[in-house]
Amino acid sequence: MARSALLNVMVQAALKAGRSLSRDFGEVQNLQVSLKGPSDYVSQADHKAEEVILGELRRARPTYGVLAEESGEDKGTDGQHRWIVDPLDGTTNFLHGIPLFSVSIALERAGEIVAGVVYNPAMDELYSAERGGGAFLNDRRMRVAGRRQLSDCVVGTGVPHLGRGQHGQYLIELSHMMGEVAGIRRLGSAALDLAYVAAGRMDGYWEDHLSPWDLAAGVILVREAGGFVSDRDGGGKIFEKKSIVAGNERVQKELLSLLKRPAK
Ligand code: 2AM
Ligand code: CA
Ligand code: CA
Ligand code: CA
Repeated sequence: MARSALLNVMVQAALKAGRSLSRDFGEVQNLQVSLKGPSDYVSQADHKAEEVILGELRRARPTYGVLAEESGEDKGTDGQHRWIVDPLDGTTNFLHGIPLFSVSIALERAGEIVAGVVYNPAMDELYSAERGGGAFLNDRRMRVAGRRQLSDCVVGTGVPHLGRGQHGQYLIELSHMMGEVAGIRRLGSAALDLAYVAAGRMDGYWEDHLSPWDLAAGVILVREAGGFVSDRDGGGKIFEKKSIVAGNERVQKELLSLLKRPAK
């Protein structure tokens, strides 16, 4: 498999950040942790990994803009390119010793995602894709699963952080879904959820209230693995609407119709 120089920069940054995360995962009880908002934890491990990634990306392409979860937005001077970075997706899992967390790095060009890398250091699984080049898990080509009946499908989701008493709409969706599918999974890392759809491990995935850094890399993994991705209204405004529905062509459509909110 041939990787472009740019994708290689992203892969090297993800692997290096992954090594930093693996070291910290080994002594997670010693990490300083703070709370950014309700149930939104951030640790020294997140900050260190982000520093590693931005160091590598800026060294390779000093003019590109950056949008990163912990340090925010830097518009850069390039005007065309932007890195979108989540140094540790799944911080809650990480801090609990659950090995389901990832590094997520995407490249946007003129508003379109053109490359993405998701890396799970605990399992040494590297997912990568660039536009028109297919998607890979380590060195093997990935394809979305081909299941056609929802009743055969395993579907991922995420539980939104909305505060006490605010989950009514989500519970309705969840119960619609539970009646139709073979199983529901909640991994706790949106980037890995999308990577698992790309790898054909899960047949679909939906979640709301997410940020661009949770989604950007995973979106191109799914598309390049032959899958379909939209916002929850079926359009392409994933970042604006902060929502995602993913799967193969048929499953994605079925999930969308199940999730349709009644017209008000
Ligand atoms: P994080 O670990 O980078 O914060 C899990 O469903 C997804 O939600 C993860 O991608 C996780 O990203 C994100 N997440 C976790 N806690 C959150 C919170 N309090 N607010 C918004 N997103 C959150
Ligand atoms: Ca976070
Ligand atoms: Ca995240
Ligand atoms: Ca994060």
